[in-house]
Amino acid sequence: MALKVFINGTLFDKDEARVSVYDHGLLYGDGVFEGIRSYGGEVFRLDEHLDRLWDSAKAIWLTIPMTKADLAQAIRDTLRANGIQDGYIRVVVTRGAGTLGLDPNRCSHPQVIIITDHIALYPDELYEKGLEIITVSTVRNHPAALSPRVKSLNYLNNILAKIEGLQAGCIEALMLNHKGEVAECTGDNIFLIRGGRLSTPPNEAGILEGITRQVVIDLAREAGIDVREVPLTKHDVYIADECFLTGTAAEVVPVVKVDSRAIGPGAPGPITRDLMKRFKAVTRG
Ligand code: PXG
Repeated sequence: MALKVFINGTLFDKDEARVSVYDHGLLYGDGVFEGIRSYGGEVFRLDEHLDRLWDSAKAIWLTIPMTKADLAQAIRDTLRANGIQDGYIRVVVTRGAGTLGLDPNRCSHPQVIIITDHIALYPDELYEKGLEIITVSTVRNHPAALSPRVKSLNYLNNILAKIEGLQAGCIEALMLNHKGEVAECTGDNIFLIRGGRLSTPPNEAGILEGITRQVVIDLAREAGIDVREVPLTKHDVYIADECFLTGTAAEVVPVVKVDSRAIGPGAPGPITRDLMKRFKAVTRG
């Protein structure tokens, strides 16, 4: 049975699910999205994802033509229609079909799309041995231009960074902000541990306010770990005892090498392992 895709209230077979080539989501990257996971049929942190989607939409003057409650129900219905338990949910809201010109007022109505599918997991080995990443030259979007807090369909900044990383043989890449501070990776937030303390860049560093990031901050505090949201430099990364990334797709993944420098002893550290275990308990309890 073909996967069903939700578009504006109707479920279409995957191959029949279409939007117009005049959609400003395609023509200009004019729209917003969320990447969400479900575990055992339950949507993980759905309210937080819906709040962020609505905040992103508000920032770009896009009115989502549904209530949060209706979208939540539509997500659950789409998951159920596809019989997906552990999966990946992509919610996309585009500006809709318009004319060949930037003016969003000439677009008819936004397209609300829900894709539910199975998630391609990173290999287990990555979680055991840890990841190697590099700092790339692509600077994270200046917050005064397009705020990194908006999860927009315009992901070229991150894609360029991803390409730089891939060309260096790394599946994730670290981006600095316009001030040269550590911001985040292309689809993941970054955490450092030094002297038993956890630190991660604050919102003001120009990052997406990751939902996994917040889950991990809460888990660490519950575990009695001191957590600080502070500006960080590359130097802080190089001298860290431990480093890990968080994101909906990656969950919590250890980093053992940055710019060819081993982090700590070059193997996932004890606090990272403990937080990975706690995260697993929350998601797969
Ligand atoms: N930073 C950036 C730039 C992201 O895009 C994160 C951090 C982590 O945020 P969450 O809320 O997921 O903890 C992201 C998340 C995809 C996809 O399909 C992208 C993300 C998440 C899920 C899927 O490209 N980005």
